[in-house]
Amino acid sequence: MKASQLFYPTLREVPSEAEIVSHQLLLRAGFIRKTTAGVYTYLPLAQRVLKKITDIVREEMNRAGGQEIMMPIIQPRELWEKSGRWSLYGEEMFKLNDRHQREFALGPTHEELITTLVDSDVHSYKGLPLLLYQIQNKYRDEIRPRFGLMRGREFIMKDLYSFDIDYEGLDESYQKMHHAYQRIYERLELDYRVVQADSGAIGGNESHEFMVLAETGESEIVYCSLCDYAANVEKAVCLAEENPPARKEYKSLTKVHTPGQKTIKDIVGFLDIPEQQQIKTLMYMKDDELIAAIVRGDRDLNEIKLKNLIGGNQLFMADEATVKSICGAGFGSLGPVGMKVKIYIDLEVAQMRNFACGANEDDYHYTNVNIGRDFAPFAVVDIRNAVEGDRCPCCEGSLKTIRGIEVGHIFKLGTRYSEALEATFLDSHGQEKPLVMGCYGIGISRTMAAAVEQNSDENGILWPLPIAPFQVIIVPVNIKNQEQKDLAESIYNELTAKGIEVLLDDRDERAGVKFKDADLIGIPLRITIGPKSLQENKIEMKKRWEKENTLVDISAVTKTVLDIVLE
Ligand code: 9G3
Repeated sequence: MKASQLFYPTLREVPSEAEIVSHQLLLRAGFIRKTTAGVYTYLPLAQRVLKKITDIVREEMNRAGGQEIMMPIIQPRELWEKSGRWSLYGEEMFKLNDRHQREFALGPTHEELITTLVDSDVHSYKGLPLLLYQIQNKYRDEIRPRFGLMRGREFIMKDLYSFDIDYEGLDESYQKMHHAYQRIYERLELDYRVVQADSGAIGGNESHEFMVLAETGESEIVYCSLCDYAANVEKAVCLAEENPPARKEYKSLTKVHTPGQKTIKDIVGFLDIPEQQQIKTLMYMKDDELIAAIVRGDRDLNEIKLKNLIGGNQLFMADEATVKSICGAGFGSLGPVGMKVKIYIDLEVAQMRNFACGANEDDYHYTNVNIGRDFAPFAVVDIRNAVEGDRCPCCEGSLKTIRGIEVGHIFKLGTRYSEALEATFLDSHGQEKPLVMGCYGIGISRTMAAAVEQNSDENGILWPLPIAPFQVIIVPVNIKNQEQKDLAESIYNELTAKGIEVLLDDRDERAGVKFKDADLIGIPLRITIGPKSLQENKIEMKKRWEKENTLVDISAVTKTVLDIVLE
């Protein structure tokens, strides 16, 4: 391909809205253009990268026994009514009406659609297991689309669905997918971790996320320094202290006037009581019931763990008016003593002694509060976020945290959808059984952005060779010099004939501009043709990830390139 023909509008400056490096560089390097919030056009260079990613994904899905299909993006409301999910996602689901006023969703995912399809055409265990997948746009009306392709409202996903006769079969399909995903991320040359994850509203119980490590990642990962325990912090288990502090004597409960003191920090200053000796009392509505969730003053409540533990459909923070009317005080003066609602306390709080909290009276706090004597929790549960230094739940190691970008998520769904949609098969005894399912997603467009997050420097992108838009860029220093032009074209033709993907920068631009653009768009190998090339029959070769150039005999260029590209 000749650069003079290629549509890649590079930019010197980047819109201020681009906060993370992949968003900045994909815009600057002419890979994407924003149409509207969270909706992008993939320009030719991005298309070339996306095709390489999807080719690798497709190969590994097929190798694992997947069969590719293409499902509709337009999905009838009835499907989602049957599964009970039409209203579950609220505003996040893009909806539209057809000319007859019938309602549809733009597919955010395809469990309902694929389960209905398989139910209608698979009637016997003989047709199972079945692994069907697609690579296609998904639509989710994110409240705050941002970070470019990282959180778009239209994005490319590979979603595979597995159908088995029983849970043993599901385990096998799940393992096959787990291994296929590992091969995919190895082949993409991304530094990733597999972590235990929360299954969320999708249902089912077990799920794993594939995380590309990056400082700008939205996900927080907790992992053990010794064993292979790793979990999304939404899921990470916290242990109670093995040897809890000695049972200090219970000091007498004291009510203290604390005018205007609302936060944990206020009380640290006002009463000289450290955060660790205080508790946080957070009020939630579980459907229409007000409940209290309590963690130690220096901890963060994990709402996902809380919701998974206490159930209910909706769980959201209660508003202050409701809290005032039921507890008698506003935020900042709340505590468990005398509170008339169910109180869920974190494991750690159950071992605290003589701590401070609000007195359920504005401008008053209690000190020397003790469990049992002063209040009875409804349940003692693991509801705090794990933090660096916590004990590993699997071994004697301690936990560390790191940030990651979720690029894949695999789930064991069980019969959640087959029961809701009455999708059954006849087993070998002629018994009607629900299909046992799994679902497996890869964010294709997000993976391209994650690759940039993980592979960039001050000059631009460093594409991993397996997904680079071109493998080699040839830069003649002066395209007006006929000899340089001829040599460039002959090397271009020779490499192309060997199947190497080459971009020849034949633009009439200064060499400096060409070098900057080559670094910006991130082509792994750069061949420079200059006056020296002609005198000494050598070209300069530079790997994008190395600092120095090497001189290569013109006669050895093809072999040298092939060795690098094929290694
Ligand atoms: C919706 C909307 C947003 C959603 C969903 C449904 C996430 C939804 C979970 C999944 C689970 C897996 C198959 C591929 C891999 C992920 N956001 N999820 O179900 F209606 Cl608006 O999509 N699905």
